[in-house]
Amino acid sequence: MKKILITGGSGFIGTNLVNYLNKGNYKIYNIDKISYASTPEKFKILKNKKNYFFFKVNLSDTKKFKKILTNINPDFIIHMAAESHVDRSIDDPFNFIKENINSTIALYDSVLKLAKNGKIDLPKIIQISTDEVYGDVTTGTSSENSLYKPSSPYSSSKASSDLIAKSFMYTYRFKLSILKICNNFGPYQFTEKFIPTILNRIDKHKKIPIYGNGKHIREWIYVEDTCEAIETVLQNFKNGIDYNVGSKIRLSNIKLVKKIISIKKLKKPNLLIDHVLDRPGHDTRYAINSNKIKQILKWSPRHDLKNSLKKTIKWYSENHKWKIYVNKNYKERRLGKV
Ligand code: TDX
Repeated sequence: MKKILITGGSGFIGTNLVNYLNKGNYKIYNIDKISYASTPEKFKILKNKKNYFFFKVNLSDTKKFKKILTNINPDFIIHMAAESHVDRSIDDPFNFIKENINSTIALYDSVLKLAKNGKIDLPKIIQISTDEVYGDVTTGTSSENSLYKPSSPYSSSKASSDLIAKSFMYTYRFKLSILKICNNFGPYQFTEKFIPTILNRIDKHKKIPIYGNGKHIREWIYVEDTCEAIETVLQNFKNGIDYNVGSKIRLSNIKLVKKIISIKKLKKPNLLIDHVLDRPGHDTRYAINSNKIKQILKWSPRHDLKNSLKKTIKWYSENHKWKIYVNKNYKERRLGKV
């Protein structure tokens, strides 16, 4: 049975991934510091509880982390622990960037030291990155070979993390595959992100804030598809091969809001929308070319936008306890204004 260590397994994608992989034949070890946006353990849906282990540890606490790593000696590490909200990175770039870079270097350096001393075998590492590393893509699509051109403190911290990972691959022969994934949505996503914000505001009969003119385009993927892509890469691991993971579902923020309003059968959509001050440095368009993962690993997403939005809306309407828990300290304050 493969031993998989997941960093950040209590975040949005992490929680979905733990639930998803737990159905398979794996031993899963989740290492998470638990932040304001984390989902607590009690909300996980685990089929095989005995194959799942949780450690509340910050990766930067390398003493504790190395001890856990030595005991596990994982076959795989899926590194997804990161601060992920662009608006927060704009408000506090120093702490945000420090957190993402420190946790990444702590992880790679711990693995290096333990492997060097023969305490663990060199694991295969899948690093979870983002389409935001390519920056604004006004026309065409970004391929895995496109330049990194991040425009926010968040995306620059993710780009830096990828470069750190690559440097360990070249210098210390680490086994690495980086996945650059487009905007995810689905169960367990914290309220501050766009789709949960839309649903939250509709629930409360408040207006939906749209940054600027709302013409900014994002590529959206249902989180279950992302989990399947990660498992596919894990089962067919190829050292040094990176993949874009996208859906080709690209639409403007305003169109996305209108789609949700129409699924919820609400009237007078224009009255529900509030055009607010734009996000500084707001990338106008993301679009990734995901042909490589399709061709090499035969993976493509299964979900279309309408049905996966419907599933998401249903999940949010049925999971009150989760919503109450994660929102207990959440203030609907606009973040990321300069
Ligand atoms: O209230 C809002 N109004 C609005 O118009 C919010 C929260 C967002 N937006 C816009 C900004 C973006 O164009 O919606 C779009 C999506 O915003 P976010 O949900 O904040 O996501 P984004 O900035 O695109 O980044 C996301 O995708 C890539 C994730 O947060 C990242 O972690 C991931 O790497």
